[in-house]
Amino acid sequence: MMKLYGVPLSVHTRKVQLGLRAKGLDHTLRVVIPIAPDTLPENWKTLSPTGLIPVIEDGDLSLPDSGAILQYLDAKYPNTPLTPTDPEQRGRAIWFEAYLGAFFRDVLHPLFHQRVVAPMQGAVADDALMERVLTERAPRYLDYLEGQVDGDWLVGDALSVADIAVGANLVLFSYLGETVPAARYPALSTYFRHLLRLPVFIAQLADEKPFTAQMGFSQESLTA
Ligand SMILES: N[C@@H](CCC(=O)N[C@@H](CS)C(=O)NCC(=O)O)C(=O)O
Repeated sequence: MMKLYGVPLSVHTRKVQLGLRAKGLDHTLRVVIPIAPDTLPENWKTLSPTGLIPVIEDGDLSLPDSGAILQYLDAKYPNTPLTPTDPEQRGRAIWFEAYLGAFFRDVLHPLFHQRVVAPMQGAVADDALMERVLTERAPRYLDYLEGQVDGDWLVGDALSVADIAVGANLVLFSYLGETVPAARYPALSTYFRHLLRLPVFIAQLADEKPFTAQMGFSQESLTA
């Protein structure tokens, strides 16, 4: 069985778990939290040259990076393709996945750091940075997505890596106490709600529950 190193509260681990679920592939989870050294396996530097999660092991292969892993899974297990074959749709799906990577770096990573990591380390949150992230950066990304969403799927007519990337990121956004207000983002909020009703997302959120409970994150607005 495939082995996944990571933790479901991580956006990029969640992306891989959603992809595995969509394809009906079982996996075992080895919890690795990069900022908690006691969770790192002995060979972690070899498994993850960047030190980031996730990493999978499938037979003899060990592979880091959620984007690379999803491409590998699609090639190796082509049932329920997650990357469209149509050239335009394929390009757009990979673009959205990359765009959400930027959203993670510019918005979620600093928010997570200020709201979760800093208090754990007894550090004072940088309010000016949080303000910038929430009033300038986040709306720029959400406005763009609002203009791109047109129905149930971001690209084509089935779940793709683009939807997985958006959904995986917006789940953490919600855990961090932020919403996608329907008044400002009608298309995006309806689309996100549709994703949350998919069996793969329902199963994923159910499996995340012990981890969210431990961190004091609420799933209420996601499962209501
Ligand atoms: N491009 C990578 C990004 C992975 C990434 O940023 N992982 C985060 C968790 S979601 C991480 O390991 N953070 C720990 C750290 O920054 O030290 C991917 O798609 O897998």
